[in-house]
Amino acid sequence: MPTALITGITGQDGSYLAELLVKKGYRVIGMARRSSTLNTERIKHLLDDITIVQGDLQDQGSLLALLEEYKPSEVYNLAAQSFVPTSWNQPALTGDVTALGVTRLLEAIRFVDPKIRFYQASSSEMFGKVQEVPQKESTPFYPRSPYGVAKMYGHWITVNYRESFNIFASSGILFNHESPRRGLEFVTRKISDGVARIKLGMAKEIRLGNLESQRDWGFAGDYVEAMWLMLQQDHADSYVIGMGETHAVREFCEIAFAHVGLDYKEYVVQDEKFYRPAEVDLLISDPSRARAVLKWEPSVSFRELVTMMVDSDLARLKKG
Ligand code: NDP
Ligand code: GDR
Repeated sequence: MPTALITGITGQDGSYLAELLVKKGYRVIGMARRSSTLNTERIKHLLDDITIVQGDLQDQGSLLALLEEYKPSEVYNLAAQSFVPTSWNQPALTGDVTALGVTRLLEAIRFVDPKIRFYQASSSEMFGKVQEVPQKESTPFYPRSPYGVAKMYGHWITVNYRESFNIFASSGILFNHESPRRGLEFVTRKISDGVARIKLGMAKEIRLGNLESQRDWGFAGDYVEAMWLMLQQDHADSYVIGMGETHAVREFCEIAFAHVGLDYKEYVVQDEKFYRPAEVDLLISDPSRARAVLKWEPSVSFRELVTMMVDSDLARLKKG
């Protein structure tokens, strides 16, 4: 039975990846940081099948100890300060966790067992002010937030440990991926939750920022499959993962509201508060390399994703 360590197990992707690896017969060790309240909402259905251990990307010793104790053959680094607006308010923390945290984990691998296969959760935010359309593995980066800058460091240190120490270190440059388990502050979930609340008479409006920015949105459940596939190859590498299409925030609103028979124009209010100091206007992937080499194919379309999220929030709020 192979053992995998997942950092960021309590996050959206951690929960889907844990499900996938348990189904594949792995012993899954999930690293969670200490908190004063339970934070296992997304993985409560998995708690009998996985082991949760305490550790923190800011603490080198905790990472070394976990690798020594559990001897994983694969490590998936999904932990990060992942919310872009917070990265302007807490840039140093974002750098320490999202950038230097990657080095700490790679150092732990180098000292404990350099044969461990490593996955780094890199991001399309690295493309930022895009230098090429669509974006592929060779597209130059131009990050537009402290988060994007930190992810760029994480990406290059992963490539560097691959080249310096021959560690099997792969970087998945993933475009936005969403689900009913997405955090409520991200725009897709903010909209699906808001639509459900308005439909049920619990809210009157949704306040949003820039409606014109365009993203390449896919389903998180599909994207964790790509992470696993990257670690099953003969060689470590970097891959762009996305749907190869782009949609504006406005279009997400339009479909989500129309799904419950409403017109978004009557409920969406634009609020300066949600604009960013520097915006990423347009992201669209060229995932042809991942499709050819990894044989990765997404199963959920953009429209299916939007309606899945709205239906899920409606069901949750009706129950609650
Ligand atoms: P989430 O924000 O849902 O999850 C982030 C996870 O990181 C949480 O489990 C969080 O723990 C944990 N974490 C934060 N700080 C630390 C720390 N110091 N030590 C240990 N754990 C920590 O993110 P997603 O699941 O959406 O994303 C997973 C990864 O993929 C992230 O690295 C993100 O930046 C990256 N990414 C995401 C994309 C997306 O569209 N979702 C696209 C491209 C990249 P806690 O629950 O305690 O806060
Ligand atoms: P992003 O996701 O920044 O792309 O990062 P987010 O959903 O936060 O924003 C997407 C776009 O929507 C616009 N927007 C708003 N965003 C939020 N959060 N709230 C609003 O009210 C709002 N109104 C408009 C934003 O300006 C932006 O253009 C996500 C994260 O998961 C990162 O960790 C990951 O690396 C990238 O996706 C790929």
